[in-house]
Amino acid sequence: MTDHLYRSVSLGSNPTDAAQAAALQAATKRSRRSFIALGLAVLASIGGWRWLLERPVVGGIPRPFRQVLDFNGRLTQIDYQSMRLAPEFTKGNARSPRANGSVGIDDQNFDATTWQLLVQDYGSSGRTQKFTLAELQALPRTEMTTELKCIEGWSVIVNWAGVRFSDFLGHYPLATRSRQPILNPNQPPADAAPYVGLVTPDEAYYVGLEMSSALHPQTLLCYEMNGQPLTQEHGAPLRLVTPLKYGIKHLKRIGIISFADTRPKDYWAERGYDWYAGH
Ligand SMILES: Nc1nc2c(c(=O)[nH]1)N[C@H]1C(S)=C(S)[C@@H](COP(=O)(O)O)O[C@H]1N2
Ligand SMILES: [Mo]
Repeated sequence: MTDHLYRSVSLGSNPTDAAQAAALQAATKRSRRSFIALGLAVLASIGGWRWLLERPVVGGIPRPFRQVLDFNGRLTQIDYQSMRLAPEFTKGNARSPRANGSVGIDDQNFDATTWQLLVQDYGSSGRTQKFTLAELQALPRTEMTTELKCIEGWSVIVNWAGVRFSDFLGHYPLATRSRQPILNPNQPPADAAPYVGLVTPDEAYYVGLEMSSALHPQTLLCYEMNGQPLTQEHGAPLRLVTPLKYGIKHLKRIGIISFADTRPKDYWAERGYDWYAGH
């Protein structure tokens, strides 16, 4: 019994010593290794900047940054598919945003009263259909109070009203090859266009959206801001509002909408910003 106890202790203590020695050795090796890693990291960061600066520039920024942006873009893209909603606020918290960005809306002769929305039908190769504001206002009206976030760093809560893009495409069969309406925005027909392009009447400002963002329940063809018809500087008579994306995508004064198989041209993406511009 004693013998057994002794043996079990001695058998137990030897491996413990060995284990401690091994652990110490491993720790030394590890710290040596992490020291080497640190040294390499320092060298890499010096060389890294030089390397980065020598990379090809894509869309106005070095390619590695571009790739991170595109990766982030794909992450927010996944959010859209799972139908994340932007937070909504009480109407009483709404304020008037500054008028920001006037590309494509500075034509003083523009007449909002004779304006018509032109939509190029995806199903009949570019056939254009026209809509008056009254026709759009006859569709179900959606009101929401959401945050407008500018990529420059400011944001403001605004009350918007208009027709959901998805209600528009549910009513008018414009975005599918087979010319059927998109009745379920969560599951558009297989032949629905993958992209939507919007441009101002003078075509000076333009944005592209993935169809899943266009069909998002908070994406509006908007005609009212804080209970009033849109003013010229805020995009009269019709603008886009899509609160999961930055302001750059909220095209003011929509002139033409078209559908496409590839990414439509996008004013700020051409200048180096993330194409999805989600947040
Ligand atoms: N036609 C047009 N739409 C535009 C812009 C622009 O320059 N031209 N700027 C965008 C940007 S960067 C922002 S932040 C919002 C600002 O909307 P607001 O002027 O109603 O505040 O409009 C967007 N829509
Ligand atoms: Mo912006």
